[in-house]
Amino acid sequence: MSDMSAKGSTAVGVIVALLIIGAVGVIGFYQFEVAPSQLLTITTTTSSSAGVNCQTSPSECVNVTMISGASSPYSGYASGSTQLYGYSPLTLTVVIGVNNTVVFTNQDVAFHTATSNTGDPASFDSGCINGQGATCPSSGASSYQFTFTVAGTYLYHCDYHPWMQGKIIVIQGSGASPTPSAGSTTTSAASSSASASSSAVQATIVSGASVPYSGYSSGSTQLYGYSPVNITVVIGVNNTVTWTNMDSSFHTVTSVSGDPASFDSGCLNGVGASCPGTSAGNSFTYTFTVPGTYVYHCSYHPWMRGEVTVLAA
Ligand SMILES: [Cu+2]
Repeated sequence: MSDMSAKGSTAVGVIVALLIIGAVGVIGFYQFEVAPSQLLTITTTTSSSAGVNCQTSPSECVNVTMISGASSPYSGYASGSTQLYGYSPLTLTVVIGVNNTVVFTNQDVAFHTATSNTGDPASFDSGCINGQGATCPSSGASSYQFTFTVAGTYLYHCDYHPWMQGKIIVIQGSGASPTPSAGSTTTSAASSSASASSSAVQATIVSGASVPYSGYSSGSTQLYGYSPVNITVVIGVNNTVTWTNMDSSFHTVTSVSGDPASFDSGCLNGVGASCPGTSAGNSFTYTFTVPGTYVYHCSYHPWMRGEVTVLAA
């Protein structure tokens, strides 16, 4: 009997040993045969959250740049100031499952980081990103991409320049998880219109937009004068956009012929400049309900162009 159990435990021991050897073999195969190509991908995209290839899937990615001159503080900066500065666009809204990968690229001569603040829903850190012609002291990347999978409002900053701060609002996609809708139609309609202004995607007419960009000629299709110049929204999720005129001149937000639907802000007052005729004020809000790609412009300044991509829910 004891002899039997001794043989039994020996057999169990052999089986366990074989299982361990097998497991080590599989892990080893994964590390040495599978992992290297994945590591290579991560290295070339300089991302800790690779997975989206923004070259082949550009619609899933949104670009943020560190702007030229960001290494100098804005006038009036004091330690602890919360003004957004140094990134473009300063505020970005992305939708999980739609366009939730953000690519940070440094357009400044100095090197910078994009680093989440304490208290953010999730943390990310680009590490040092090389400037134009300036290489980071230790290892530096040329860009950084992060895929946001946790909804919420993120503030981020540059580790080297405390006056640099940006904001990213991450919204749950419709198909992904609990989005209140259907069922209680009237209630959700009422609450969505009530929260429309606070949850609207924010865009601005940038300071200086009344001056054409260098190289502009009639018929040019470059986007310019609005920030962000590209906005992607999803019907039923974040399809209301508010534009605010931050320039000293007055401007409009006006759809072009051929757009899926038309809209026109009329004259929007500038900062310290009132429209010659009637004005709706300095901001304009529009809710997109027809999917498609919209180009819009300023009726006064033909070099001003923006684009909104509207996706069906
Ligand atoms: Cu204008």
